[in-house]
Amino acid sequence: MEKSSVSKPMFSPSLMCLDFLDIRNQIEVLNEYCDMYHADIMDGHFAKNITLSVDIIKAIMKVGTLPFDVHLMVTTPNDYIEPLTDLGVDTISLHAETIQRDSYRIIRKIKDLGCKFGVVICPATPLSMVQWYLDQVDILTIMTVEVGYAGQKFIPQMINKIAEADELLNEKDYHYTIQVDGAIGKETYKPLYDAGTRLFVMGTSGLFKPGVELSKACQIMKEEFTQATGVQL
Ligand code: S6P
Ligand code: MG
Repeated sequence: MEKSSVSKPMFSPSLMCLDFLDIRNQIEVLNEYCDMYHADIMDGHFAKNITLSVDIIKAIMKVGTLPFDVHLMVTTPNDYIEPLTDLGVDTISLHAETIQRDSYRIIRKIKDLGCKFGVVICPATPLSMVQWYLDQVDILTIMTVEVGYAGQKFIPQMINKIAEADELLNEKDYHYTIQVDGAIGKETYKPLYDAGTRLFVMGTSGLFKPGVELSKACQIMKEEFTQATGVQL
């Protein structure tokens, strides 16, 4: 991946926001308009909700043609690594808060199994928590809401954290792409883009709207992004 100064913005729809009665049709639409899939797995402990699972991702992968980034919100991410690499997902993104005691071992395992490594940090977690392995991160995700639910309010303090991550990216020999997750839409595109975000997880705030046909919603998402940031897509 490239430094934020040269790389293009990309969109990653959050699959927990799909209409579950119509998954196949929606994936076929998203294949055309988006860049990656964001698949949330929760265990009801680390995040107090249950959403997608390895089996559901396996089923969606039969129709999804984009790379899959799996966001693990679970207390024991190690248990999910082999089932997910067996599926052939592109990136495993797990929480820094869950790998404090064995970060290097887990990163090595993910990479040895042929997958990219993503790390996610909760809003109250400082960037310094991941500093000793930032050189190995492919996607750095900054949560802009608390984990667990769609439809929450954006936490504006996160803009400074993103800017800090972007500064480090430009100063050091790092290669990660900065991703944001939570309440992304026309109100937040510009400050997020200007701070260095290049991968946008799209949920109920900017993409999945009841009553709006998904292909239309994808077009609106891109138009609103261009209007807000001036970047042509
Ligand atoms: C939250 C999860 C997210 C949500 C996304 C929904 O735990 O990790 O990926 O799906 O934030 O988007 P929105 O726009 O409804 O906040
Ligand atoms: Mg997520």
